[in-house]
Amino acid sequence: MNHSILVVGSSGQIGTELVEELRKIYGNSKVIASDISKPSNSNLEFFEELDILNKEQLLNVVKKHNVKEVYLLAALLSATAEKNPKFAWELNMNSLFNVLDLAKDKIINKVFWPSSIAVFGPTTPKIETPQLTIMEPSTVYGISKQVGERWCEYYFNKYNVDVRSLRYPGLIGYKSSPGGGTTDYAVDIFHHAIKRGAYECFLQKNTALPMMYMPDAIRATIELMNTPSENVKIRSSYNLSGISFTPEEIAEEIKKIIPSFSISYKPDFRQQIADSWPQSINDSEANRDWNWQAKYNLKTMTEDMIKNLVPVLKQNKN
Ligand code: NAD
Ligand code: AKB
Repeated sequence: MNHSILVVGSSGQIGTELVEELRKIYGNSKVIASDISKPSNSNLEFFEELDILNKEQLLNVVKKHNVKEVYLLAALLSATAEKNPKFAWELNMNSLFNVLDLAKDKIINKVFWPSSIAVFGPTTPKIETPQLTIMEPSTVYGISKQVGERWCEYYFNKYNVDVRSLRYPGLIGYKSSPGGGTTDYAVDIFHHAIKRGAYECFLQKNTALPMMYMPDAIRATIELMNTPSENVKIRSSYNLSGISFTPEEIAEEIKKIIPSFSISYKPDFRQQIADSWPQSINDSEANRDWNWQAKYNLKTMTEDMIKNLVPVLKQNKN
């Protein structure tokens, strides 16, 4: 490969794991990590400090490394965005325009941009939510993702920009921490179960949400990006489904491994966001177009999370 790949927002929950996986495939020097601030403890080789809102900085990094593919991960997530709606709008939208415009001008030739289940709203059918359905998101984050999807499709249709996107569900992994979403409880619960044996959940016990284990999400991202362009029929964003569960159900699964674990519930403002989202997703278009299939279920994810998180937390303590 002569060119390189740029990951924007590489220090975040997804970026940390995506960079690692892309580097296994393409080599360290071909995958440039970038974030608004330097990561504290990781390797600074092939890292660029970059504010995605600064077009000039972005262009310099792209030229310097002969970047042809960009994975744009910088954003404010649902809970953080509600606290600063105007800034969330600015970051989530302008970052997308800055990257799409590079592709429109043929400086780069491929873009990955993540959407979310947050594009759906209270009027969307909640069970097995289809690809095409009512979308009236009630959060600023959801509105930014829905509009972002429209712009992706527009740039594809008007300017032939090869942009690809997934509507990620809530993501769960042990290698990185989540950055301010409503589904973050499903990561926090593991940390608290292992460290303290107890967790106070900010959602009610029966709140079912679509979730996915990070290895499945990373695989889906790379599989979609490697699919021949003519097979990528959806240029807004693909529904993507992994596992659906409630806080009570995941707590029960954790108890099978840590029997003394206990959970209590103290819903906060994130409950209203969760209540506006689907409970499960139908992703048959992703299966049809690029053979997508998730591998992990609640049991296998919980076992793998605990097996891998225990040594990580032990190491962080020392
Ligand atoms: P995150 O908050 O963990 O990471 C985002 C990263 O972007 C952070 O490291 C942050 O420092 C960086 N960033 C913020 N402003 C920046 C700027 N101006 N310039 C450069 N970098 C900047 O988020 P994540 O969970 O890794 O999510 C990545 C993307 O995936 C987002 O678009 C998010 O909406 C989407 N998504 C995530 C989930 C999930 O569960 N994690 C689910 C659905 C969609
Ligand atoms: C959030 O909760 O904001 C994210 C998402 C589902 O987009 N995890």
